[in-house]
Amino acid sequence: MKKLEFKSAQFLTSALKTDELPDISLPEMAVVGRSNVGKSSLINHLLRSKKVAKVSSTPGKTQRINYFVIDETLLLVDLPGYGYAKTSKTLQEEWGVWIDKYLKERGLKLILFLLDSRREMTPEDRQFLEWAFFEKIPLLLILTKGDKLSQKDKHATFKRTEGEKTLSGFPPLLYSTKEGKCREQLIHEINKVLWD
Ligand SMILES: Nc1nc2c(ncn2[C@@H]2O[C@H](COP(=O)(O)OP(=O)(O)O)[C@@H](O)[C@H]2O)c(=O)[nH]1
Ligand SMILES: [Mg+2]
Repeated sequence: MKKLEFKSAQFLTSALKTDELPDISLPEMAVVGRSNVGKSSLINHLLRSKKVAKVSSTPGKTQRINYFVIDETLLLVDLPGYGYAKTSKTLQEEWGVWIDKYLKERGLKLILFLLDSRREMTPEDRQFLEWAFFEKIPLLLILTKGDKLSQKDKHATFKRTEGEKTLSGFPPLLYSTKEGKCREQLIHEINKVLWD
């Protein structure tokens, strides 16, 4: 299989419902996590671009599923974040149903699951992790905004999450969009899980 380098990204579509999802037979990888955790920033960092995914200073804005084709090889999906306090309860429940349907229908090859390295996991985070494990979807656990942690806190964050079951064979990755090293590591891990 072709090795992914995250050299090119084509925006494909922005879907609001599951029947609007693209009908393309490429392996699919979703980026999942709370609103504001850094999903769009991570996608841009992987692609060395500030423009591909929209980074928002207002959490909870992306309500659509955005699809990109990476290196003509992989479908990358930027999912709307969950657990944003200012969206109504009903909206959150609707989101759950929507995403559940999406995740079950699409046969994902990999999930990039993002947690804010400074925060504890929420019940929704935990629920999602368990769901992915139950569905046997490999997942890479990414601890975002690592540049905001002291060395001591980095260690504590890693310890707190290293025992999580993810089926990918990789420990949590402390990520920062301000550093290049973690980008190379993540691309390496993505290739390993997808093609090996
Ligand atoms: N310091 C720092 N800030 C980050 C990092 N990643 C994302 N952010 C900031 O976190 C906020 C939310 O990012 P965004 O990518 O829009 O999150 P999303 O809602 O999960 O897509 C923005 O203000 C980003 O600039 C990081 O690695 N370090
Ligand atoms: Mg986003």
